Amino acid sequence: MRSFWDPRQLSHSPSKELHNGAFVPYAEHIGRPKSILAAIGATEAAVDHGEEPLLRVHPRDYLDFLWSAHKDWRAAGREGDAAGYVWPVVGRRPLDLSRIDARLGRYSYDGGTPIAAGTFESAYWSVQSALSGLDAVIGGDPVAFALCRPPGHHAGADYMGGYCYLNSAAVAAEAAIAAGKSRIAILDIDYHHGNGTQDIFYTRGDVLFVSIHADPKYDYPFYWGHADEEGAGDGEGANLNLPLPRGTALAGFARALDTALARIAAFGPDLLICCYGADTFTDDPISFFDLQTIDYPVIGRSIMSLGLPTLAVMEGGYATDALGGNVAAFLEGLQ
Ligand code: SP5
Ligand code: ZN
Repeated sequence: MRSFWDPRQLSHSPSKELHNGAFVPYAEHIGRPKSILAAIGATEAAVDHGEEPLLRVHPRDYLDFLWSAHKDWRAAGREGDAAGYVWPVVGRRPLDLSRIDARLGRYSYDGGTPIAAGTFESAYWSVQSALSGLDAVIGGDPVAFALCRPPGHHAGADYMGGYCYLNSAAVAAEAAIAAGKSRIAILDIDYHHGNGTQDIFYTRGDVLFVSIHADPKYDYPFYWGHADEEGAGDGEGANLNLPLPRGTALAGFARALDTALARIAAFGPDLLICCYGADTFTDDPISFFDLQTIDYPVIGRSIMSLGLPTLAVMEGGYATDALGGNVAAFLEGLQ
C-alpha cells in the first residue's frame, strides 16, 4: 500500500494545551508521526496541489487567519503559542475584528488547539498528504494511506479545535467530487466524534458521514456526535452517529462497525474515506475504549470487505509507544 507524508508536517509543535483547568503537555506532539513512520516502512512525499482544493472547504478569511495568527500573536508582543481566551457563543454576529485574541475566538471552539510557528505549514502539508493518497486511489490503487498530522476531523470550514486546523478528509472528499466521483462515504473511527466533518457535510446528500465514537454525553467534543443528528435538508439521512459507552471492546465496536458498513453499502458510494484514530486503543492516555493492537487488522479487513476504493487518513491516537504498531496493524488489515 502506498503511504504519503511530508516532513514539513513536523513543523507544528505547540508546547501545551488547556485541559481540565490546567496547562498540560500537548498530546498531539511530533513523537506521534515519528512512532508511525518507524512502524509502517517507506512513505512517499506529498505532492503539492496548491490551495485551490483547500478553498473548496475552507473560506479564504479562515486560511488567512491560520496563516498569520502566530505572526499576529508575536506582533502583539506575546510569547509562546497563540491561543484564544474568549469565544463568541452568545449573540454572535459577523464583526470584522482585527485583534488577534478576537480572531482566535472567532475561528475556534476550544482552548486546546494553540497555533505555533509551524502550524499552518504542517496543516497545509497534512492536507497535501491526503490529496496525494487520493490521487493513488483515483489512479486505481484499491487503498492508500495518508499520514495526516496534525489531524483534521474536528476542524470545520472556518474553525479549528481538538488539535485540528484543516480538515484533510473533507478536502479529499471535495477533491474526489471535483475529479468526477459522485458519491463519497466518510467512515470516522477515531475515538472522538468528527464534529468538523459532520458540520461540513451536514446538509449534503452526496457525502455520507458515518462515525463510531465515544458517547459525547461523557467525552469530548460533548456538543456533537449524538445519535439524533441525522443530517438536514438535502443531507437528511446522510449522517449516522454511533456513540458507544466507555469501556467498549472489540465485540461492541464490531457491532457498530457492521451497522456503519451496512449503511455505507446501501448508500452506494464511489469511494470511501476512512478517518482512522488509534485513540480507541486500550492504553490511550486521553481515551476510554478497550481495543487491542490485534483488533485493528480485524477492523481493517471488515472495512475492505465493502470492496470500495479506500483512502485511509490518520486522525488521533496518543499512546505514542504503541501508536506505530497500532497503525501498522490497521494497515495490514486494509491490504
Ligand atoms: C484528533 C483527536 O483525537 N482530537 C482529540 C481532541 C481531544 N481534546 C480533549 C482532550 C484533551 C486531553 N488532553 C490531555 C493532554 C495530556 N498531556
Ligand atoms: Zn480522537
